[in-house]
Amino acid sequence: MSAGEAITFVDSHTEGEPTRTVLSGGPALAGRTVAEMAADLGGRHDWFRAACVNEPRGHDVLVGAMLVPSPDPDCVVGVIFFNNAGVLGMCGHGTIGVVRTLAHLGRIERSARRTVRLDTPVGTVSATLVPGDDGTAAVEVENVPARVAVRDLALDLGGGRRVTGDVAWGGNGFYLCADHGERLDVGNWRALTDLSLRIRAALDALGPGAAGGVRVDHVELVGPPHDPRNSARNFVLCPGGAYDRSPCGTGTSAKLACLAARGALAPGDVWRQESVVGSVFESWYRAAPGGGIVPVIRGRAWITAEGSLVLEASDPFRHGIVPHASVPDR
Ligand code: PYC
Repeated sequence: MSAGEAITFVDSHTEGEPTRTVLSGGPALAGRTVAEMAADLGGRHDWFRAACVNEPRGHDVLVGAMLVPSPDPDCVVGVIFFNNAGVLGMCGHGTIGVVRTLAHLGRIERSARRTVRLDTPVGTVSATLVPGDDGTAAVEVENVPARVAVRDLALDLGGGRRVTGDVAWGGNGFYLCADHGERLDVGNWRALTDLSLRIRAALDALGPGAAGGVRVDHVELVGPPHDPRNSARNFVLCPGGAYDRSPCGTGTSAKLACLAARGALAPGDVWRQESVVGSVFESWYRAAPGGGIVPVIRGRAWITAEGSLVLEASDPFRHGIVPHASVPDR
């Protein structure tokens, strides 16, 4: 795409993790449902995903959120999330960023508590904008149901190193590990990233059967909080090799499912999940009718930029650079 409609966007960050909400200028996607449109974006139009989030117009940490029409009249909009590695099923921090962006654009009333429904490739989520007295706005996202697929899955990482963790699904697939032996400090991100990549490689080697059929593309290292007001801290490695600056909405959903399955957190009790940069999501759950849980994640987002992307026809990098060929594609 070089000429044609401008690719307009609003950037935000949710507790430190950036979201680029793409408002217009995307390709016409085939499909009736948002899941079908997401498959078309990730298939025929993958260049558009890469142009929006990869360098030089984006960066590895950025998550894109393309707004599309929803066939469900109860939903204000459909959303397709994507990152440097491909299309995502759901994204908790991204949903908070999109709702904050819709309020910024006046598409959702900002002054009152207001609940909207969003159509995602993995199902409908509802989100409530909660205006604060100081001008901030929190968003509470009721996610799709989360569940534990495998408990206490041991992995041999080689070199005598073994870890144990649970496989859970919270809109994306996670391996959650507590016995990693690493410091969950942002200054230790290289070691945390290397370990998470080794965990992912070990899971891949076992095959999908070992993970209970869940496609695990996120690794969540968990540990005690640094701030005693919080319940736990995490480091989440995303599919494209970047780590989540927020506590990860789908990762917190997966964590709640694990806690619920072990009887370690009662329905309605608040779990304060701290990220590796110290930001926090509050969360809680209720039992899901079909098994598992319905998680709710609450976090804040701020607008950081508005603009349009330009893809000049002569620019060899108009469809993005993939700088980390060493990180296996997911
Ligand atoms: O908040 O769910 C999330 C998320 C997934 C990947 C990055 N953030």
